[in-house]
Amino acid sequence: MPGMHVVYTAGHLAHDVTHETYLGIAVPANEVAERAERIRTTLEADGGFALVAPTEHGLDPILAVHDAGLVRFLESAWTEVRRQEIPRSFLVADTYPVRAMFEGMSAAALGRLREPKAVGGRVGWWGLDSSNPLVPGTYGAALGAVDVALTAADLVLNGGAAAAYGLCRPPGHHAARSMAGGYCFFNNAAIAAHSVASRTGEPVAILDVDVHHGNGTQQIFWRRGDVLYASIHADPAHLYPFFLGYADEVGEGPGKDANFNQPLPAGTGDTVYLEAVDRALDAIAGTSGSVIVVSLGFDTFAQDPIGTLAVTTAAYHEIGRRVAALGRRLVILQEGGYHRPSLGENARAWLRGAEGRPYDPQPAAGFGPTGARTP
Ligand code: SP5
Ligand code: ZN
Repeated sequence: MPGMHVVYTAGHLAHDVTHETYLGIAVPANEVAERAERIRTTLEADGGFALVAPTEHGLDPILAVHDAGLVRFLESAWTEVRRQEIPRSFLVADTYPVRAMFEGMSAAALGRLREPKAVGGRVGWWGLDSSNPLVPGTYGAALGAVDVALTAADLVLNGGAAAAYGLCRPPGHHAARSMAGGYCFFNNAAIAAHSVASRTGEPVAILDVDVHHGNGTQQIFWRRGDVLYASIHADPAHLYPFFLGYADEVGEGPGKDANFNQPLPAGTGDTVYLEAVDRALDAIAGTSGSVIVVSLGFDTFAQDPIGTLAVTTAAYHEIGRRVAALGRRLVILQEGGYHRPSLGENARAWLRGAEGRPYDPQPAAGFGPTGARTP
């Protein structure tokens, strides 16, 4: 019996990131190709998943969600870096249009702000943060990640699947309509959710369980009542993206009360985390759609190097089980998760839970089933 489809492309390898900047210094990157490779090989070894390649969907579904200027910037940035002979192997911004620069200016004056010409200015114009390295293969890989997400949506909408998993890399949920950031370039989940909403005519729910608030997804659907965004994340007062993700952000206009943030304190473990999952699922159960898009991050894991929560592998299986128990179709898309030894096992546990298969703990490389380091 064929199991859940795993949509994967080796195209992600072109986003060959080695370093990011941390407080102005180059440090080893967190969002690396090894992440997706570990997940893929562990799911292959399970034997119960069916790997499939994405199909090309072109730019239209991206332009339905993102500003054309962001697409143009990502497409052309590296050509400009080369033309200007900037002596760097990755591009990050050093100057940003932060809001205080424009304090007191009218809406009309703000409307006249423009994208600069030099790539060093453009990367700040279109970017949120300096920990988001852009390399020569980033644009192609980001297009591939969108195709992965849309192919997972196709399997659910046209292929009769109850659930499909898109192994997206780079991730997407920090990318807003006109902004890249947080290791994200195009918002894979938002593009998939918009596509599902357009094609079905139904409301869509997005459940975001990455440890970081999905500021991009929230921004894209802020004024939309037909897309519920429910996110569980570490309190932004203490963790990236810092400026959004608070509980009082509920959406506006037709989107009022279609945005549900649950910030959690550092150190939160399985019991309290699962209570937040139940509240998010209750909110989703109150909407009328038949599809949930899951932004799935494993940076909630206790050993994650940049996360601050303490969720375990066994809980991932239980979360997958509870999400599937709503009885809706699932488009499950990979976001973050940076503890490389555990990534494959955590994905395997979550997806087996969502399929109603039992959890059969396997020691992750170098780690026992509890996540404790083995000698
Ligand atoms: C998709 C996703 O999970 N994006 C996360 C973006 C996080 N960006 C900030 C990373 C800063 C890492 N700094 C390392 C400090 C270690 N003490
Ligand atoms: Zn994250």
